[in-house]
Parts: sequence; C-alpha cells; structure tokens
Amino acid sequence: MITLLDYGAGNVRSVINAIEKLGERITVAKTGRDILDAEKLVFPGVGNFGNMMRILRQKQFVEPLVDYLSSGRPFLGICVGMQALFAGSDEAPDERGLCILPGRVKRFDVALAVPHIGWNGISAQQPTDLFYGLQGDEKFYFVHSYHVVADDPAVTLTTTDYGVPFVSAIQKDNIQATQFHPEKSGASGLTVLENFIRKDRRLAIPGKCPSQTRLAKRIIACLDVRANDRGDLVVTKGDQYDVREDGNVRNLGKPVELAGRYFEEGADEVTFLNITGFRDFPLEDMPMIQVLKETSRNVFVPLTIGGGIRDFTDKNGRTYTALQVAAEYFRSGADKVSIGSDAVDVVEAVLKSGQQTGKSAIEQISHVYGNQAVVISIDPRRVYVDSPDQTPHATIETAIPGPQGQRYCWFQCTVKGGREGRDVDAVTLARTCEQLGAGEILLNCIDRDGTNTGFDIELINAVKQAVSIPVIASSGAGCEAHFAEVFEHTDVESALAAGIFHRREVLISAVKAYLKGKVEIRL
Ligand code: 1PR
Repeated sequence: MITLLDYGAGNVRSVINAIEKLGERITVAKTGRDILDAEKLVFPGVGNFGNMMRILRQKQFVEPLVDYLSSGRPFLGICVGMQALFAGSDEAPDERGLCILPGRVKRFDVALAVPHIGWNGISAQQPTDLFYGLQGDEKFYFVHSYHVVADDPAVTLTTTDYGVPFVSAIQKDNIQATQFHPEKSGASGLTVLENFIRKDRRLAIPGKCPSQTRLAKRIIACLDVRANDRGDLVVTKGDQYDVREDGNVRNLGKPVELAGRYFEEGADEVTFLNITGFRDFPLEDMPMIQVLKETSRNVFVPLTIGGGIRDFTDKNGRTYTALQVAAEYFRSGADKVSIGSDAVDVVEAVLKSGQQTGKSAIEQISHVYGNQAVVISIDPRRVYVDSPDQTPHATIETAIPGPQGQRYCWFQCTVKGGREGRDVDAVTLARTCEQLGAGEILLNCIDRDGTNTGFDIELINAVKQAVSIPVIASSGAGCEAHFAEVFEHTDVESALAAGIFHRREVLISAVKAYLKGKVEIRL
C-alpha cells in the first residue's frame, strides 16, 4: 500500500492513476498520523515552494513528515516534493524547508527559456534500484523554474543539463526523489514508479546514460472539443477556426479515444481546448471534466486544458473564480490550464491602467499552482498596413505581402474563438502575460489554422523574441517537414498540430522519425 501526501495544490490524480495502473493500492494521507503509519510514502509537490510549506505547516504535516523520513521506510519525493527536503528556496526565501538534506533551491539563471519544460535526459551518478530495467538514454518530463543545489554531492542520484548541470534526482538511504515527474513520463516514468513500489530490484547504474543531456523539442497533439448539434462531445477541427462543414460541426472523433491514440503514438503532450468555453461555463460543462478524468487514467504525458477559464456568475447569481475553475481542472487530471479570451481582457485592462491588480486569473492561478501551470493561448490574425507608423502596434516587415501588396503587418489578438478582434497585438499580449506570471505561450494563428501550409514563422519569431518563457508553435502543420522548418527557423520549444493527426494524414511517430537526427526529440 502506498500513502500519498496530498497538500491540495495540484494534480495528484496523475500520480494516483499511475500507481493504480501498476496494480498497487494507494491511500491519501489526511492526518499526520497517516503519514507516520505509512509503509511507503510518495510526496508529489506542485506549484509554489512557499505555498507548499505554508500548507504543510497549517496541516501540521511537517513534524510527522520529518519523523517518517528518519524512520528508514521508503520515501519518493517528486518535483517540489524533492525540493522540500532542503533548507529553503529562492522562490520563497522566508519559508524554511524540511532541512533533511543540506543545500538550497535556486532559480535557473540561464540564457534559455524558464521554466524548464519538457522531456530531458538523466545522467546517473550512483547505483540505484529506481532505474532498474531502464537503458539510461530515456527522457523524463520536467517542469520547473527552480532546481536543487545540494551541498553534499553524495546525495546526487542524477544530473540533467539545462544551460547548467543541475541535480535532477537524489538518493540517500531510504529517501529517493526526482525533480522530473515519473507519473507524466510515459512508459519510462511508470518503470521508475514500479521500481519504487516493488522495492525488490537490484542496484545498478543504467549503461546508456549520456554524459550531457539535451532537452527534446516537444510534439503536441491538440484536440479542439465542443458539443455538436446533437449534444455529443466531439473532437472537431476548423479551417481558419470555422468548424462547420455543410452546416454541421465537423466530427473527427471522441476526445478520450483520440487522446489515448496520441499517447500510444508518442505525443509528448496532449492539449484539450474546449472551444465553446467562452459561452458555456466549464463547471456546468461536466462532460469536459469527465474527459479529463478518463483520459488521465491511461495517458501518462502532460495534459493541458483550455476554454472558459475566467471569473463567472451563473444564472442563480453564484460567482465562481477562474481559480476555482482551474482547481477543478487540476483535480480532474490537468497539469496546465490554458487561458485565451480572459488573457486579452486582462492585458487590455493592464495596458489601460498601467497597473497589475494581482487579481487576474493569470496572477491568481500562477501564484497558487506556479507559473508553469499557466499557458496563454493566443488566437492572432494578420492586419496589414503600408508602413509601421500607421499603427501603434508591434509590426513586422513581412515576406508575405497583404492583398494590396502591403509589406508590413501586425498580429491582432482575438477572443471568443476568433469571432472578435481586439486592439492589442500578440507580441504585447505575450510580453504582458509573462509579466503577469504566465509560464508558457500557445501561439495559434487563425490565418494558418487548418490550411496545411506550414507554421507562420514570422509570427512565431516576433512573439518568441519578445518573451523568455517557452512558446508552442501552433496552426498550419501539413507534413513532417513543417515541423523541421519551425524548429530550424525559430527557437520554439514545441510544435502542435491537430488536423493532420486527427485525419491520420501524418502520424506523430512519422513526425518523430522525420525529425530524428535533425533536432533533439523523445523517441
Ligand atoms: O477563450 O479561454 O475560452 O479558450 C478557448 C480556446 O479555444 C482558445 O485556446 C482558442 O484557441 C480555442 N478555440 C476557440 N475557437 C476555436 C476554433 O477553432 N473555432 N480553436 C478554437 C483554436 C487552434 C488550435 C488548432 C491549431 C492547429 N484552435 O487549437 O488546434 O490551429 O490546427 P491545425 O494543425 O489543424 O492547423 P477561452
């Protein structure tokens, strides 16, 4: 029996699902006594270090946890659950950690996008039972802005490189912990969890660990979901956001089934966009939450969900905050939430007042769940001008002239699935959202969506150069070569596609086979 320490601030459902999938029973610790009585304890930490330590103290979990750690019984910390073992973190300098191991947690100070999001390798430094059955060249899913700096090198189990080498797993006696998420790392991650559960494996150092690891470019499958005219929840796909064909909503499959297929085919991440979320409030749209719950039972890669994340007052006058909506999504198995229309509203308000209120969905969700949990989905469309002085917006000189031969354009943000254009450009939006606390940009493009003509490289470069958080290129992929092109001509960390995957025109495995040897990918 595994005991899970859940302090209530993130997606622990995935850990529960992964452990149950491996045939083990799991119980959630509700009291300090439950922690003390555990046979094997798993502590997945998510979000902000300070928030985690505060809740652990409020719940009076700190003392039992420290006692458990010195009991000699097996312990597996995950992500912030590993960071908690050290003295403290730059993320919350006033909060004391558990002080089990000497060292601190520091923010990445590298010339790369932060958070470090995606699949990276490990380089094992000592024998362990945790990696039994692995070759050593597998990749695992990371998502964090802070990393452990251990004072005692003997506790380092693995290192990973991201601008600098950092400690990506530790091991000391009964204590094992990983900065990466085994529960989100596909088959390799499940192997790590199984080794922890069984605890009968022999110690070894996997033979094929690289001396230097590399972050893989991610290939993401996106499922636009909505109810069709008969009320069935379907995966649909638009042409430049128009999802109707002969008057009917296109139906390309069932959300849970398709997500499962993409996991099997090697997707590095799966994104669900509830594309009518702007008018149907998600907490009344339970099927979408059900989709997430069912998907996360069998899909062990990160899941993002977007659509309708905003404050909302229902017909009975009851008010829900965006944070509550996000919380429900996280509880149901989401790792990240994606905010579209609401981000445009917030940025407009910030630009107008010159002030951040601290109350926006972006600020509140990132404060509780961490920046890495907040993705901004941008739906821009080109607006052509003859010269940059015709608009106050960030323009580019374009190689794709407008209908009247215009050589400049800006990228207008839209809301409500492209139905309404706003007076803010994608570059300003992305930059402002980063300041507000967003951890990643999902950059769609209405002009390219569903066209199969390739990604809009100009748009992507304009936005990518304006931010220091990771960017997902989206819209327009029509063949394997388009993925190589976007990685060659831009610095994006990942590329997303929908139509070609849904229609099986190109399989995710084929994209990866094509990219192999050209860019770093997870095979
Ligand atoms: O505004 O917070 O409620 O979120 C709504 C979300 O739904 C937004 O993220 C918005 O992008 C999305 N959305 C709304 N309407 C549509 C539509 O298509 N009518 N889909 C829509 C946006 C774009 C991508 C698509 C890529 C790749 N979809 O999801 O998957 O363009 O497609 P391709 O590879 O086939 O070219 P809120």
